[in-house]
Amino acid sequence: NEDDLSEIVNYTKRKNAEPNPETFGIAKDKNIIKIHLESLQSWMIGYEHNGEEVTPFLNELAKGNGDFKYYPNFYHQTGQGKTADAELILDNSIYGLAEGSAFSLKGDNHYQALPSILNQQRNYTSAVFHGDYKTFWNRDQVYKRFGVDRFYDAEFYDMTGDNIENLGLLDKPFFEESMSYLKDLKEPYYAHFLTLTHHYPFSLSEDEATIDRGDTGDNTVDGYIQTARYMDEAVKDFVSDLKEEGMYDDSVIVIYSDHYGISENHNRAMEEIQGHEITPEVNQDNQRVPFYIKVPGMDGEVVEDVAGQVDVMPTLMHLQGINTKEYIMFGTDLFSDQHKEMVIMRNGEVITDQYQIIGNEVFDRETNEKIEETEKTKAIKKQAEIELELSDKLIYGDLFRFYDQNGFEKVDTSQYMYSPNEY
Ligand code: GP9
Ligand code: MN
Repeated sequence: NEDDLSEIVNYTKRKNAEPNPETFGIAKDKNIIKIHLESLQSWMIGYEHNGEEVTPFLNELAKGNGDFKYYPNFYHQTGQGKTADAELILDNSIYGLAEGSAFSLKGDNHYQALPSILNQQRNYTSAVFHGDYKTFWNRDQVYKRFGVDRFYDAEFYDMTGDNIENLGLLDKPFFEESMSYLKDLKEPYYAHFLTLTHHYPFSLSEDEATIDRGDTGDNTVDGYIQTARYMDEAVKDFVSDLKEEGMYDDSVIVIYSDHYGISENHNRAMEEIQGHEITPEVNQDNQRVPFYIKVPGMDGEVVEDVAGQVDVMPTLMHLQGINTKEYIMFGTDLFSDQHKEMVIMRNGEVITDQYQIIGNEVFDRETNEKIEETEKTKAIKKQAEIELELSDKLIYGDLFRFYDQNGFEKVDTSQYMYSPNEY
């Protein structure tokens, strides 16, 4: 087991990307606001339904001419743990499990997660906001392991009457009610907002809908249009509230989505909507999810680099001026010259700037043309297998337990209490 740990540390050290001196530490001690867009796939950005943009706010941000950088070739890397996998990956830069969710199965593990690192290194307060009950995905247990100081779950919100849709609180009242809690947090803070309305089966009442449903006849795909619009409006309102409250300009703001919302079971309707056949390589393209980041002092732009969810944590750490070499992370800083344009999906598929690797087949990423496997593509596939295996060993062996070369202090879970009487 200790051998496994040194193998993992050697691997992640070798992969680590040196910080870019121009961005290293540029956002030290700035508030970080992270917005989780439930189930939004990148093909929706710019998509029009009956000549109308579905997500006009997110489309505008994606142009790169404002404050946000937008990554059109950013992929989710989640597996069966869905939302929980996305949370795990973004805050730990490790992979979820091949089967089941690490949140549910490995909630007792030790982690070296971003909330605790920011607290130890920079004295941040961390908080998660979500309009569902705290036991969902075992969050109340795992967040303690991550060092999340405050968890504003459904108990903190008005969960009555028209406020509820599908799994929980509608996104608009969710963001509105969250604002007073956010203002309460000690600065600098790392605040994470998880939306919920744009979630399978994508139901929405007539009163809340501001665009027509799709007309493919597939309930999931048709509803997806309406709930995506609703979420877009909710995020737009929240961002303007942040501006009004003076909480926007000086904050790092990350907006990302967790995973696909429309599975391969809906390929017929997807073919109708996208106007082409959903082959495996097109399906892989559809695993792109929106990723945006605004950093005070950095300009907006559209960044075409291939990137994935594991890359977010090292990026945020380097923005803080925290060296990452001694941390076990599988991703690389998006702003580093050494950022690795290689995304490993949980099912072993790989995307690089040049290739899409699916099983033993290789495709050109830009054209989706099938190309020959080469020694190079075989080596990429092999590296992906090794990386997933190392991440699995790390989680199954609970190996963070033994790792303190970076000075990380073990999280004392007894310090964290998630209930409205606590704060
Ligand atoms: C539930 C929400 C949905 O709290 O986060 O999770 P998902 O079903 O997408 O994993
Ligand atoms: Mn989700």
